[in-house]
Amino acid sequence: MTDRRHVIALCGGVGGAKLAFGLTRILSPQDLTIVVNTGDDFEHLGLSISPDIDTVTYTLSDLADRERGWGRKDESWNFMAALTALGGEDWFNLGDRDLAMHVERTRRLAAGETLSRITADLTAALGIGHPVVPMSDQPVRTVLETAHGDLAFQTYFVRERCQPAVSAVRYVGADVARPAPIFAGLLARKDIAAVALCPSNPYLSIDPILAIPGVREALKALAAPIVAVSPIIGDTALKGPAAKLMTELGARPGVVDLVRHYDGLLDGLVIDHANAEDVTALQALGVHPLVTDAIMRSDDDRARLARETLTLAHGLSQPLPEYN
Ligand code: FO1
Repeated sequence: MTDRRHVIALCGGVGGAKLAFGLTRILSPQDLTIVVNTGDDFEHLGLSISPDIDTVTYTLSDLADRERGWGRKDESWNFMAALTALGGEDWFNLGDRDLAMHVERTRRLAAGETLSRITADLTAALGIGHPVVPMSDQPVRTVLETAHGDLAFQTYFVRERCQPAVSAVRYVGADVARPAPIFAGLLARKDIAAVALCPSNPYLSIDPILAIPGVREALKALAAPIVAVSPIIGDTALKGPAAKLMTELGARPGVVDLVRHYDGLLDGLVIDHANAEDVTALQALGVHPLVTDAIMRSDDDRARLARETLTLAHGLSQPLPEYN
């Protein structure tokens, strides 16, 4: 039998990056690939900005601002202050150090390099050993249909502070996008031990990845368990609009409708003690729950939750790579 070793983590920004960090603490770079949502990417002030890739990059390199969740620690904001003084477009905050990332990515994309190549080099430059892979090298842009019209993701998220009610979410470009080469290679491998959906927003972080043609089917065909860590604690999201979006899109905020949303994709779900009463309902939906403290306050919590996620997967398929 093939030795199943490799774990694929599908990841969005802040919450997802924390679990990705935990996974890097317990799995070697050979045994883990982190595939990151690029539906949040946009072009702003002439720069190509990939917020989720950068959040994962800064989190894994311990450069992230832990309070904000996004951007770099020890940041300064001279560029933004100067931009504001000029009457420039200043609703999206780019720190002075963070700016280097966007300038370098923009230069290399304009020179014809792929986002995969650039991400591999920039993460390596910051000392990250684990592969961080964009979901696709083709542009996919999340668009929210709202009472105020269609809003590009960052306009909705940052400028409008997620206030407009959302009636639908679209992933523009997904229909003609392909999984990035390393991601496509993983989907064809025989040694995938588990797929982990990090605690990221289902509509805004995980669905854009699943919207790439063939990805969902290929994940299901891997014969590896697909386990998610719930971004919903009780009936609220720790951060971001996941619970609000569930309500607006006709679901009941909580872990049961989270599983229903994924529509047969999940084999296991890590949930918080606050959702313990939903265990039976989850089992009835064919999903194996693991109840734990699903809030990551410290690095130890991140590693513990990563270990528990793999333990859940372990019970659903064997063997997994060794982890400590
Ligand atoms: N989020 C905000 O709420 N306000 C900002 O001004 C902001 C700037 C920003 C700059 C670079 C970056 O990588 C992320 C940034 N974010 C900001 C976070 C980003 O909008 C979200 O974290 C994600 O796109 C959702 O996962």
